[in-house]
Amino acid sequence: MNKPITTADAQPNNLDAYWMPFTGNRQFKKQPRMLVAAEGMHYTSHDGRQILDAAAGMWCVNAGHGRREILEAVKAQVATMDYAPPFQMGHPLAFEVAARVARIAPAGMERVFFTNSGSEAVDTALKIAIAYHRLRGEGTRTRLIGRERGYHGVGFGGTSVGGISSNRKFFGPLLNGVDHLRHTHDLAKNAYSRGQPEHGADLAEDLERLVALHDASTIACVIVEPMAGSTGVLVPPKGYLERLRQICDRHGILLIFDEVITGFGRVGKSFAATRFAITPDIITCAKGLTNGTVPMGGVICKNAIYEAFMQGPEWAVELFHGYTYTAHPLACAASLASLDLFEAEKLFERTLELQPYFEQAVHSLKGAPHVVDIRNIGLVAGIEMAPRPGEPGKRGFDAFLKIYEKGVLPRVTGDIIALSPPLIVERPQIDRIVETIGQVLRTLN
Ligand code: PXG
Repeated sequence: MNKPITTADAQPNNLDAYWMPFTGNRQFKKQPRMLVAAEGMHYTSHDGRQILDAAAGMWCVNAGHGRREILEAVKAQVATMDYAPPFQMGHPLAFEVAARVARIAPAGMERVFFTNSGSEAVDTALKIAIAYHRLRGEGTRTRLIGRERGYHGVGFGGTSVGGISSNRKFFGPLLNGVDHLRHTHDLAKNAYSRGQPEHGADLAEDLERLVALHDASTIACVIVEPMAGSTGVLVPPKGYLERLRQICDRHGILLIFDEVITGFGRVGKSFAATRFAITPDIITCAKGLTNGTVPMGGVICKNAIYEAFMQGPEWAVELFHGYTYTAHPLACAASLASLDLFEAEKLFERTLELQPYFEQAVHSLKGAPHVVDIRNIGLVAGIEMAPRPGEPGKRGFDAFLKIYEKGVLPRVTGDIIALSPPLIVERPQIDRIVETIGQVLRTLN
């Protein structure tokens, strides 16, 4: 299965031109790790190995790879209509996808704006929140509240409300008028929690501190990942999201759940909002929306937010925002086929059913060398290792390389191994992922 890694007319093996994202470019180009094909639960690497995908690509390929139904839908769409302008024009699939997403969103959240990525979904949501208050005569509400350790993509809005310092510190002062809640990670109290940790609901009260400091009349919204993914899988403490919802309600602050990772089944329901039974005002999503096949993101709003924009003359634009590729026909075709697959194969329900097995398997790594915490929900787990003194992230990176060498692809962030396999994963594959990580932990220094 040796496939060429470049096309015939390209300069063979020239890796110089491509500036890779969130990657150690120099290390990679010395020791490339190329993927050339994907099917079901596996990638094929350029040297012909089968790699078990323990990360659903990057948290997005929820129904597994190479799904014929999606392929056929995208093929048919590109043959029928390759592109349609989204401003002042429409095409049927855009309305269909929105209606389908609305159907699985929390009740009363039935208005959907489309973007091309999670980052754009976040920036769109933040802009909608600010504009919403202005339209209602509360134009002083412009402040954005994020949370320490949060990840909301790489736009200036998302970077500003994000709380991972390496993603922020290179880029100057970012947006004005942003503040952050404390994060919820508490190893001393919550290590090795299964599902939602017991301690930390009171951390939501940190929002009251920010309200006291800035005054509610200056705050537009709070954005959090209901389960923080990128920072290394932080499951919300019991009662935390409930408390956050109450405080937002008390002060007229919009609550945004960034569900780019948690959307479309990852935690065992359509959205984390459903799983945790908390209805935010806005949900951002992407990734699983098209099963990772064609870029697409979405912003799901409460009907009342959409209604607030529906004023002025009917011919006039209500929201001065959108993208050339908003609701791109190929993305819409991919999304409809993906949503069909999720439903036909009951993948959200399957995730919930598999959760106890997955939980038991990952927690069997307790006591393995370097491990200081294991946490999980749905088909997500974080395995936290102690950092090597003076070299944060290096042990994690070494683990990543070794796990990959053994034919399993995890996601590693800092010194935390994050697992989020496609929701079609079988029990023996879960065992293999965990065994491989166990072997690597025992050989790691
Ligand atoms: N919000 C959240 C919660 C995300 O997880 C984004 C926004 C940005 O989405 P786009 O489509 O613009 O990348 C994300 C993306 C990882 C990892 O493993 C996570 C993401 C992306 C890449 C890697 O930590 N999440």
